[in-house]
Amino acid sequence: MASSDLIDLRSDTVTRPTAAMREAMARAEVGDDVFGEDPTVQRLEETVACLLGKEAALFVPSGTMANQIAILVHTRPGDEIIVSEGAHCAWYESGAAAALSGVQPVSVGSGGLFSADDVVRAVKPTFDWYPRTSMVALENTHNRGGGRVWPMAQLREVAERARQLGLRVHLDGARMWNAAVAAGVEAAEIAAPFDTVACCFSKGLGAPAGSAICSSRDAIKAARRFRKRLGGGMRQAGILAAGALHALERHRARLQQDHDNARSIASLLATVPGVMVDLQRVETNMVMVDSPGIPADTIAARAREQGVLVAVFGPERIRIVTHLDVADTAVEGGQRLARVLASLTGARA
Ligand code: TLP
Repeated sequence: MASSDLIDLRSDTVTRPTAAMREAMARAEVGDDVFGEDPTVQRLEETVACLLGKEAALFVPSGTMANQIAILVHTRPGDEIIVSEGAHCAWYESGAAAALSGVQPVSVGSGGLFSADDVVRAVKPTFDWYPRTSMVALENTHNRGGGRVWPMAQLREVAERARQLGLRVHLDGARMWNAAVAAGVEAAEIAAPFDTVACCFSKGLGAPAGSAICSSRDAIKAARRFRKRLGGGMRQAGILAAGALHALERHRARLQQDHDNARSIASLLATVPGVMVDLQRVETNMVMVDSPGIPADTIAARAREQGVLVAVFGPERIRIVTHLDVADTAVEGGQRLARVLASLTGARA
């Protein structure tokens, strides 16, 4: 099967820039951003800082770098950071928190969310034999939680309690645009309780690369230095920033369509006997599918034969993500997957 015929539901990171986005990128005015001379990067940083209600923003190559810069800014080696169960910054960033910042993550809660009391219980007393607990990181939407959205009241309560305890609060908002659409709030409302916010342009928004870290002017000054140290200082990055600006302006409102597609697929898969989909957890553009007794690798391989790509997220769990490039084909992908699952569960019975 030609790769262009595949319905790729592995991640919303696989999107390719649209013709209009490529045009905006080709037209971008650029300069050397390490000298602070790229006008398009500056425009993007001002735009995203304003959208999130923060003083300043820094354009970085990836969500991983945005998270890790936040950890570098808020911690000292030997510290402990409180994260959610399955947090991206602890699971999928190659051990960077330990390797680069020298901190140890401790996870609390379940399914990606946690409570203010969980934070209180996890903070270590200030005796010299304990690590110093210095920050809390929330993830909204939560990836391993299946694209779950933090209820606003809970998010505010956790951030407020953490702050009272003297901790810094970071949001991994790689998909906060999805969270805002799902919760029916402005992105700035989600960002408000946090010291630093990481957001991505390269997920559901469909830009080819790039993320931002948003915070106070002082924190962004420190972040800029860490970006350079990590090798993330880019030169004529305005080409990428133009794609991100285009995505912010044109692709935010359409995220609802991805959420609707995910819900349709989830409802369909939930009807396949022997397969488990928690419909209440399908809040944005992801669907987690559990298949007791059937290896996820087998499902992924069979689905590929039928022209559908899915991600393996556990021994018996696959993840499906809807996005811009499958806006019209995602549900067809879900139907093919339902047939694959039905044949595998049937074969087992
Ligand atoms: N997530 C990727 C994989 O790394 C798992 C995906 O396909 O979902 N925070 C969150 C919540 C993320 O989901 C991701 C990417 C990142 C940060 C990192 O972003 P990048 O890939 O730009 O470093």
